[in-house]
Amino acid sequence: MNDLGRLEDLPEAYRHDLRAKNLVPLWPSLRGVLPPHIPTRQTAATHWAYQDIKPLLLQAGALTPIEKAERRVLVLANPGHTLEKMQASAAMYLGMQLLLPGEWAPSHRHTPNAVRMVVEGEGAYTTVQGVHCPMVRGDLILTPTGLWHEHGHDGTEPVIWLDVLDLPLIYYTETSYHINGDKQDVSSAQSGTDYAVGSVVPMHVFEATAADNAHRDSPLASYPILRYPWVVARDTLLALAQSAPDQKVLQVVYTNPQTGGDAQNILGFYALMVRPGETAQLPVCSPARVLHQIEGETEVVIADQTFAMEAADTCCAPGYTPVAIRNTSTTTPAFLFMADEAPLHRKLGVYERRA
Ligand code: 1HN
Repeated sequence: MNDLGRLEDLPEAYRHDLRAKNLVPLWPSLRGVLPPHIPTRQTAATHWAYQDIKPLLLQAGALTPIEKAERRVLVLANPGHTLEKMQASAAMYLGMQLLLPGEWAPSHRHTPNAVRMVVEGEGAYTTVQGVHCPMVRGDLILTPTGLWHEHGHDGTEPVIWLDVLDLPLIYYTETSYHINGDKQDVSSAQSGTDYAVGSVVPMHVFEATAADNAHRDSPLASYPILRYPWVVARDTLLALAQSAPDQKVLQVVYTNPQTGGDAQNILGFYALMVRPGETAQLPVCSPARVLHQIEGETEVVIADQTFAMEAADTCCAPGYTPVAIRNTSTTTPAFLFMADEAPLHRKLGVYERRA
């Protein structure tokens, strides 16, 4: 690599004149912003153990009433980006949210897209644009950009879930804001899971009656599934494991059945299964990835780092980096949830698979 001129090579008076006119010479920084062959990634391989998070989150429950927090969340911050930035990767935000019995997290909508992966507890629900979505362990609940959402809890034990948002990207593009709303009326017309078994879907999306046009005009029209029950993803993975005995990486993608494409615009969501004793080697791709252990135990190897993943643990891998998932049990399958930045990279035209 040929060396380019440094800032210090320039006379101080000239540098001063440039600064005074808001001008910057490119060549001292050119290699920094455009490194050879592989991007500089601030995203560091990072592991967050649920056994570390849970007691601190329950402590937050005692320290801060929901009215003072709106959303009671501990952010899983990647030290590579500095903790203050509250980023897991360039485009992904992660947080563990606690809702105690009887609490209510009031209705709002915002520009970032969010999903929740339910981690623990029963009796909580999210209302998304009038659709009641019960929260069950492993369920994926969408709150896409612009849709009203609020959380309630009729159960008796604390409920905890993982929030995944494209907040860092939306904030970076200076398009991040929210609007507070009133408590939503739950519409009985639809359930968040009407389309969740993709081989047969309700017809009204494709037919034009007055009622269907009303549906089409609603913000829900673009998002026919709001809750992806864990049992559907899990059963699909088990069936795939039967039908593809030689395949090591058993993976399903959460899709929008209307488009056949990704469930949301910016981030991709997947579930993976690794058979007992097997290792799944994920392809080396440009997007950063987040893995969350739903069932079983694994070792996740990210380049030269190894994380022991117990149930409800979460880790993050930078892009362009090999990731392997080893099921440490010889008897039970391991199931993981994965989020990545692939839809964003594809839209930007920078998506790459290298190995
Ligand atoms: C949000 O709206 C929720 O609705 C959770 O539960 C986490 C983090 C940043 C911005 C908005 C929620 C969030 C958030």
